[in-house]
Amino acid sequence: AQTSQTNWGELIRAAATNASLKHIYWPEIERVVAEQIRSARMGLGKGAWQLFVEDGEMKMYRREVEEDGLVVDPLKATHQVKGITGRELCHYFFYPEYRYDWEGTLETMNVVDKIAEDTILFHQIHKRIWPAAQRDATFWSHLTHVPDEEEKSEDSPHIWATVNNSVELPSHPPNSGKQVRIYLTIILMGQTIISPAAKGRELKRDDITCKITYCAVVNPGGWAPSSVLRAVYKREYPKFLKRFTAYVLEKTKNLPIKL
Ligand code: 6CM
Repeated sequence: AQTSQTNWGELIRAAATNASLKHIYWPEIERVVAEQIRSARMGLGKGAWQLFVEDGEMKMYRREVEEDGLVVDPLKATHQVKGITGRELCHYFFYPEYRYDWEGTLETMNVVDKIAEDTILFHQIHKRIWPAAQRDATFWSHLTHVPDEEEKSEDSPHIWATVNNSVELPSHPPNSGKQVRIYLTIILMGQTIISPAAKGRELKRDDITCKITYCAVVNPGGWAPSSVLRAVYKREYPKFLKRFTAYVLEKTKNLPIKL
């Protein structure tokens, strides 16, 4: 079974493209992705997580944390969606061509550099939320998969994850225009569960369930009233996870299952 001893770095390296492995960002990508997978898999543990949204299978928890007077509440959400795989989930989250379809907070998205098929650098401008200044973000995004050792059989599907993490890009210095730079670390992870009833016959979408974990820490980077920010998160995170998973269901419903 996977334990805290699991060498996530090794598993992430094994899945990465050569172009990603050769990039100067790789050591940081490997470290952050490993850390994010480890903590996403840990469950809620003993931390002071408070449930703030429950809607069917979707549960969202937050810890109230402030740094220098700014709300940076870590968010942890779990969800279960029948009919999609972890790989499909992370595919639509990672690739830029779909982003405007599901990302409701977005004003503009630019691909600054496609480092590799599995690593992309983004600059995004988000919609302004009154009364605060508009925000932007620069981050790398990495798509990976690791074996699911909880599942016994060798050919059980991998766990897929996309991790987004802020990075300074000389081409886009922070706080130089009208936007305030936000700093984010986000993981979306999907584990595919196959119903035992499907054994020995062709797999149908009814036979698969995706167990989703989404964790986010966003530092607003500058003045934003705490109560407004918490109210925005309470509205926007559930809206995002519902809308995004409905989108993946719709996009994949007539496609062959990608495990
Ligand atoms: O993870 C999500 N989206 C990814 C792709 O776009 C990416 C983006 C993260 C940025 C999320 C922060 C947007 C909120 C900006 C508001 C800042 C505060 C303004 C002050 C208000 C008083 O990882 C889905 C993100 C879902 C967002 C809730």
